[in-house]
Amino acid sequence: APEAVTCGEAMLLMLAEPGVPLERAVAFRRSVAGAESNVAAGLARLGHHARWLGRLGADPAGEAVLRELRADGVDVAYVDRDAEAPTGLLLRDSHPARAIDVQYYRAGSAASRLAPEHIRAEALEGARLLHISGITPMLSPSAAEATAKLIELARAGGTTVSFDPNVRRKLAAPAAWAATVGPLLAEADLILAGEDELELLTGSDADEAAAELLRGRAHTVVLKRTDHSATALTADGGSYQQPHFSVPLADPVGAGDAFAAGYLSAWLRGLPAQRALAEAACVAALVVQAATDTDGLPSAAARDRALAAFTDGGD
Ligand code: KDG
Repeated sequence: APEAVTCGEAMLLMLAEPGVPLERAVAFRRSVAGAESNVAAGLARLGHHARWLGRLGADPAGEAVLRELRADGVDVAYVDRDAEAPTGLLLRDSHPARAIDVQYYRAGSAASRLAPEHIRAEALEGARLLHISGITPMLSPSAAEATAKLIELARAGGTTVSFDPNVRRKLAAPAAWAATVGPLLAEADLILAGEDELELLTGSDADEAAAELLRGRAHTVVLKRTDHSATALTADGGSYQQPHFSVPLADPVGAGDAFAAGYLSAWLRGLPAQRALAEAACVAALVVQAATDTDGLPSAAARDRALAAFTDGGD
């Protein structure tokens, strides 16, 4: 059985040559984008059995996405193919010092047609962790129903639910995010969220929102601060801080997914929150030094070496 299951939209990524604005870029590198498949790839590279669920078109782009996820060691046994709708596409550029231009071609994609009937109970059987994000319920009403079904199945199977809101303003206006994704916070056991995201979704100060969630179902809320440090707050009153490791930035996209994979790997291994935060920051620092969402994802050995170097050598 998989240790962790994620579900969401994976897209073919066409990444412009480093530093060149999207409108001027001529050479593009093909890779895979998708917050939840990125987390699955991160966990798989760290040595975990990670399964990604989702729908791809029955097209060459879908084939390319599958090949890449497989190459990363992601379990794609339950991926669904849609013969009538295409795999989503994401065009973007990357630059360490200015905003990244992103263009989505995902309206009407195979993933947006995800529905509860595509979620099979056996895909979650035996999993310790279900990781979901706010992007999936924002794709369509049927994808939101599929997300609700996943949460129900996780509950029934005793699977911990981790949740990253992943607010993407290109997908919908803030009010729509608050209405659709806000209520999901209360369904999660472990939340990894930007403080700005938590504020947008709840309308309260992030620390207050976290305290409220910890009075409910959540046992841990990890707040990613706007200064790139992180705080883990736990239901037993714990509060742990982690600064970010400063590294030369190549492509910041994927940092949040890498952080989640790093944190969740430590959680799966039974490590305490302070150590999980350090591993999360370390995996994120490795990913932002390389192109694409996933190139910099480390093996467990590479993470341990990097973490030792970050903590011995000072920051
Ligand atoms: O987390 C990185 C993602 O933003 C990227 O891979 C694409 O999933 C994606 C999205 O919806 O923006």
